[in-house]
Formats: sequence, structure tokens, C-alpha cells
Amino acid sequence: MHFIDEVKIYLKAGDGGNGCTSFRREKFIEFGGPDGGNGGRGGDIILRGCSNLNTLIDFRYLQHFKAESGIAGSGRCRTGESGKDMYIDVPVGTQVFTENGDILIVDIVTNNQEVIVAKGGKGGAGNINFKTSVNRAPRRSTEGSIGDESWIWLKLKLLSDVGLLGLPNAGKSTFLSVVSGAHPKIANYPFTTLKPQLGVARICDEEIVIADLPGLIKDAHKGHGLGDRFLRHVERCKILLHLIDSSVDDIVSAYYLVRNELHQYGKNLEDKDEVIVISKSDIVSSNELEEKKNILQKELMRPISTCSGFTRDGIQEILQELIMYKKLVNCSW
Ligand SMILES: Nc1nc2c(ncn2[C@@H]2O[C@H](COP(=O)(O)OP(=O)(O)OP(=O)(O)O)[C@@H](O)[C@H]2O)c(=O)[nH]1
Ligand SMILES: [Mg+2]
Repeated sequence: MHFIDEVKIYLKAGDGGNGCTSFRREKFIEFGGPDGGNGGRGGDIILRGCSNLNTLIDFRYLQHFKAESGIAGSGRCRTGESGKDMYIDVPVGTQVFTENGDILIVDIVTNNQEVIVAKGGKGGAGNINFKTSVNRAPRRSTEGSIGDESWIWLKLKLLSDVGLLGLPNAGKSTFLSVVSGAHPKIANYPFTTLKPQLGVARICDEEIVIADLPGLIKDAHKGHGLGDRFLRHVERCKILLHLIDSSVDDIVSAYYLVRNELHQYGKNLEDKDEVIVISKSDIVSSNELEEKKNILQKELMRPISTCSGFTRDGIQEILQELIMYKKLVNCSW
């Protein structure tokens, strides 16, 4: 399964309208002088950050963007109308690269951030501009300049505080739906989540942006399951929230399996702060839960939390912990 998080698009900004050569023609005025107006400027193409968007999927069928050209100037000193600017909304976290994909032009990191990616051409000058004391009837006007034309790559790396990680079915989407207003698809089969989704959790006047991601499986880095392509969305989150289903037989290897995929992915994902949680605490007995928690704590030599998206046990504590990490990370950045 393939989800769209990078696209190549074609941009053509509007051309400038031509300047006009014209002379005033009126009854009883023999030598009316030049009155050719300037051409209008061509429309720019502007990318605009939009926090309501989570994917670049809209670009799947629409990859060519052309802004309006300016209108040519005309007689009676009339300036041609400028071409309208074209706005393209992209998710916050979109990076813009050159055509060959290796040079970062700009990173769209805030809602409503605007960046001109193709500049419209300037309008040409009408002959009114060329009138001088020695040439009172210039026959000269200039053409509008050509608007920028290029191909660019848009690559999405969602910006979030927390990235939800875990094997398929670990309860990641359920967690997000419980702590935020997001409504991700939840179902009892692996790979319910096919593309990343963001939700915002609010607690004690703080906000945490959480990214729900597809499940990782063994050899995801070799393309198994949904592969590890979506892990690019974790690159820019500050904290990992790693959920492990309490019903798995071997909790330690379930933990390491995901860690290993992180490691294989590289880019230092495994160095990020990680909150480790045994999820679905309601489906095993409290003895079994305690036992699995102890095994994992002993192995990792650190405290492990438990939670249930159904009973909401442990959820508030985890959010508190995430806030604490967020503050720590913000201080150290
Ligand atoms: N009993 C119980 N079931 C849960 C809990 N959390 C999730 N589930 C169930 O587990 C199944 C998988 O939940 P999801 O939230 O879709 O899991 P996921 O990790 O997002 O799965 P993928 O998107 O496929 O990776 C669903 O049937 C949920 O109803 C929980 O805390 N307790
Ligand atoms: Mg899911």
C-alpha cells in the first residue's frame, strides 16, 4: 500500500502583459502624444501552510499549476489588469525541494505561512514611459517578462510533538482518539491506519500534537508491511510514544522488534526520548499485566507505564509524562 507523501508538481507563473504603443487621438488635437499603458504583472504561485491537511494526496491527480498572465496595456494610458495569484494549500510540515530533489528550497512549518514558489513576470512598459524632450512620439514599448516555470518536489514530514509507534493493532489509533478530537479509523486488524494522522491533546493548558502512524512490522525497513517510509514523519517529532499490546506473548521481543526497525531506518530516530507503554491493559489479568510490566522494566531498567484506551486507565499519567518530556526537550533545543 502506498500513501502519498511526496509529489512532483509543475508550476508556471503568469507572464507579464505587454506594454502598449498608442497615441492620443482626439478631434482638434493633432499631435496627441503617446498614451500606451503598461502591461499588468503575471500572477505568482504561492504555497500556503494549512494545518487542516495531513497528506499530499490531493496532488495525486492535479500536478500542473498555472497562474494567470497579466493583460496587455492599452491606449488612454490604461494599465492592463494583473494576473491573479494562485494559492496552493499544503500541509504544515511540507518541504519544498528543487526538481532533482536534493536542494531544500523552503520548509513550510506554520499555518498560513506563505511562500512564493514561482514569481509572475513583470508587465511591459507602455510608450508613455518613453516620452522625452527630444522624442515626444516614441513608438517604443516593451514586452512583459516571462513568469517563472519549474518543477518542484513537495515532501511531507509532519510536525508533531509525539509520534505513536508500535506493531499493528497495538492500539495507537485508539489512544489518539481517546486523547484528542481526532477520529482515526480503528479496527481489529493490522494496518488499519494507512497514512499518518495528527491529533491535538490538551491537558493543563498545554497542547501536544500527536501523530498516529501505521504499524511497523519486522523487516519494515526492507519494505515489509507498509515499509518504513512513513517513519519520515517521526524524524521531526520530539518524543516517541511506543505502545506494546499487553496480550503479546513475548513483550520484550515485541519491544525490540520495533526498536530494531527504528535503528535500521537510521536518522537517529532511536535517540529520541521514548515513553514506553503497555497498552490494552484491560484485556489481561492484573497479575499478567504486572508480570509483563516487571519483565520489561527489568530488561530496560526503567519504569514502564500501562494504559487502556477502553477504561482510560493510565491515560492522564501518560499525557502528563509527555508534557514533561516536551518541556524538557523544548529547553534543550
Ligand atoms: N480491550 C481493548 N481493546 C483495544 C484497546 N485499544 C485498542 N483496542 C482494540 O484493538 C484493535 C486495534 O486498535 P487500533 O487502535 O486500530 O490499533 P492500531 O495500533 O492503530 O492498529 P494499526 O493502525 O493497524 O497499526 C481495535 O479492535 C481496538 O478496538 C484497549 O485499550 N483495550
Ligand atoms: Mg491505527
